[in-house]
Amino acid sequence: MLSPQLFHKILGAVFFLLPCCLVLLIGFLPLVDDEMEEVIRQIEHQISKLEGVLRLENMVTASGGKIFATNGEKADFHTTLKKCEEAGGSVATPRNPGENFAILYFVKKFNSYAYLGIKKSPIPSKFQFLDGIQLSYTNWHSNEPSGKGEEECVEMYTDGTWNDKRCNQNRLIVCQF
Ligand code: MMA
Ligand code: CA
Repeated sequence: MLSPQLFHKILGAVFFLLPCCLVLLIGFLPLVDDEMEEVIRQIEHQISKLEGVLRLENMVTASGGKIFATNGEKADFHTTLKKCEEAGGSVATPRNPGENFAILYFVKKFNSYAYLGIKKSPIPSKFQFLDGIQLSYTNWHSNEPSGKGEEECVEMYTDGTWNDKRCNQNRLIVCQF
C-alpha cells in the first residue's frame, strides 16, 4: 500500500509535470502541423502527377473538378451504376456543357452511346439527377425526350445530345470521379 506521504508526493509530481507536458505538447504542435502540411503537399503533388499521366494517355478527361473515365466495356444501366460504384465513382452525369463535352470524348472514341446519371422523374415527362435534384442543364436531341415515361433512362448520342431510352440496352460504361 502507498503511504499517504508518498501518495501526496506522487500527486504533487503529477500536478507539477502535467502543465509542463501540456506546455511542451502545445509548443510542438505547430511542428507536427508543419510536417502534416508537408506530407499533404507531397501527396497532392503525387496525385496531380498521376492525373497528368492519365490525361496525357487520354485515359481520363476532366472538367472543373470532375474526372471521367471508361473501361471500354458496355452494359445496361443497372450494371453501369454497379461498375462505377465498385470503381469508387458514379455514372457520368453532365451538369454543364464542359462536363458533357468531357463525356462525349469517350462516346466518340468508342463510337458508342453511353448512359448518363439522369432518370425519369416522378413528375410526368420530367427528368432528374439520380439523387432526385432537378436538372439545371439539359442537352436533349431535337424532339426528345419522346418516351412519354416508357423510356426511363437517358443516353448520350455521338453528337453529345441526349435521348431518353429504355434502361436495358448495352451502352458504353462512362463513370465520374
Ligand atoms: C428510337 C428510340 C427512342 C428515340 C427514337 C428517335 C424508335 O425509337 O431510341 O428513344 O427517341 O428512336 O427516333
Ligand atoms: Ca427517346
